[in-house]
Amino acid sequence: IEQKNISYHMSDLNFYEYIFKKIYLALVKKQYKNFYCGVWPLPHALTSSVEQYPLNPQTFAFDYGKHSATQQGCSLLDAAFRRYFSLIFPDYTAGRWTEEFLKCQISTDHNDCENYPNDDSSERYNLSVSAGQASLNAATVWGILRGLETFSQLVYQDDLGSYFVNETFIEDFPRFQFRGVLLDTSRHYLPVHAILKTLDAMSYSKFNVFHWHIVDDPSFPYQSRSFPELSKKGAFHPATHVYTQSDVRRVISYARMRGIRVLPEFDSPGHTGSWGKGQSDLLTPCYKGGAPSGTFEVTSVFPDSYIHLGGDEVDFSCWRSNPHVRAFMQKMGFGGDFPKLEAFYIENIVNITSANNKTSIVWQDVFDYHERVGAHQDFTVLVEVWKHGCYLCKVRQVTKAGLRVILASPWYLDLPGPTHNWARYYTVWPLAFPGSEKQKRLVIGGEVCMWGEYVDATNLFPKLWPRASAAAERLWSDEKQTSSVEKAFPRLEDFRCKLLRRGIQAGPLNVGHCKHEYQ
Ligand code: CP6
Repeated sequence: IEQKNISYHMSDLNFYEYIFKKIYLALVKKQYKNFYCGVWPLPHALTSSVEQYPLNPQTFAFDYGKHSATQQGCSLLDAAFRRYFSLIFPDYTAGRWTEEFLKCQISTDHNDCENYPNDDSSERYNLSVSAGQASLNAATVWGILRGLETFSQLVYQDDLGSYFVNETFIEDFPRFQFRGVLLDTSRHYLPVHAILKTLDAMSYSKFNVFHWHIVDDPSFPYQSRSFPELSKKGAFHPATHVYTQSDVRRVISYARMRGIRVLPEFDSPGHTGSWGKGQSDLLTPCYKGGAPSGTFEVTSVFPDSYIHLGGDEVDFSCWRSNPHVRAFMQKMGFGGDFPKLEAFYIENIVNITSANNKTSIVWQDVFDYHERVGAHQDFTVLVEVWKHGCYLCKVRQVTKAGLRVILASPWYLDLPGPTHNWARYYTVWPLAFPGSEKQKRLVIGGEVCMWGEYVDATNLFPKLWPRASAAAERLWSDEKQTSSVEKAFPRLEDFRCKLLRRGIQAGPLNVGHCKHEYQ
């Protein structure tokens, strides 16, 4: 009472009521075996008490605060309220409802309802749940989306099916700005609904970038407006195994509604096998190799300010075998130095990308051969570190050169291994390299990769979840508070059950059961 700065007169009946309620709740708490306020990923500051508030689905509502910059009619939030209502109350019919009820009032500083999330979007939010009222405040709608997810995870049901939420105060924000999931839709085609479901699951773990490795050697499922032949000849099937312009728009819009950016990757000059089928003279005969142009269309179809240009695993033997390529190299003064030729190619497509006001991301190979060539001085790209071995050595090296880094090496979830290896993805320390504060700030985040050689819609979900969630907590939460695998385990188990309840086929972590098994 002192802490809460409430003064009562001894004669005041309310005082006794208040004390009795406190004692009662303290005693009753022990009987609630289901009581659990686990949130995944862990918020930066969370305090909660044993005080429980019942929630009544018949009266529960989200509404906009009087001073909120966004108001009713913000379709992004109105849709989020509908989604989260169903997530919070999965079985509307069960339980007995009390007369007491709680509402959730949200408020934003900006009206950014129509925007796309981007690299400087704030995802910070404050959430307080106290008597009669929950309040969720954020600068942006993106913060509100993260806060709604947290709020939905705070609500639990007792054995009779009634809903409760405990008194809770949360201040939360992401540790890293870039938290991605890569899906590869070239090795196997993934139906649009599998992509959308992945976006749902991503929002449950607060991921904010969908890296769409949309084309590669085996197939070219992207149906291009400018070059329709590419998918007509290059997709596994020209009608059923393609992403039409409307599919792409749907994915981008679905992602936006969940605060997720769509980062397209058109990987070249390696990994372009499928490009040659629909576009003659694009790939050099093998001799073989590549000399394509930047595809301008991509910048208008995908609104994100980043484009992934690939640049990995280029096999020089084809270029070496081709007399025209060698003649070109002589003319350019490259001699027999193939990294110079590749650096030249990448610089060209990076220049085309920046002329379209977009930022290029490349795989670390590009940094490596640029460094060898000594051409990285005024080269502004983001570097994605993916190779195994001492990846933090590479992070150190790239940040030393003043370039921003996305870390993928420790999070290759497609590689075979036992499903309970989530701890391997959890115990990753992205900033544990010797370097300046400035270097550390250049590490903008990380990404889990689900390469598609052995993955399609049949095994995607149990392979991704909840193992990707382990990486998600590493990228969102404070490292000191989340360094223990033992402490994280029961919370991740609980979160995995929440994923099952929400229809995501998340794989089991170990022996055990969920109250609601996958239907
Ligand atoms: N496809 C593309 C791949 C890989 C890369 N690029 C890859 C390489 C090695 C492993 C996993 C994936 N399948 N286009 C490398 C970035 Cl172990």
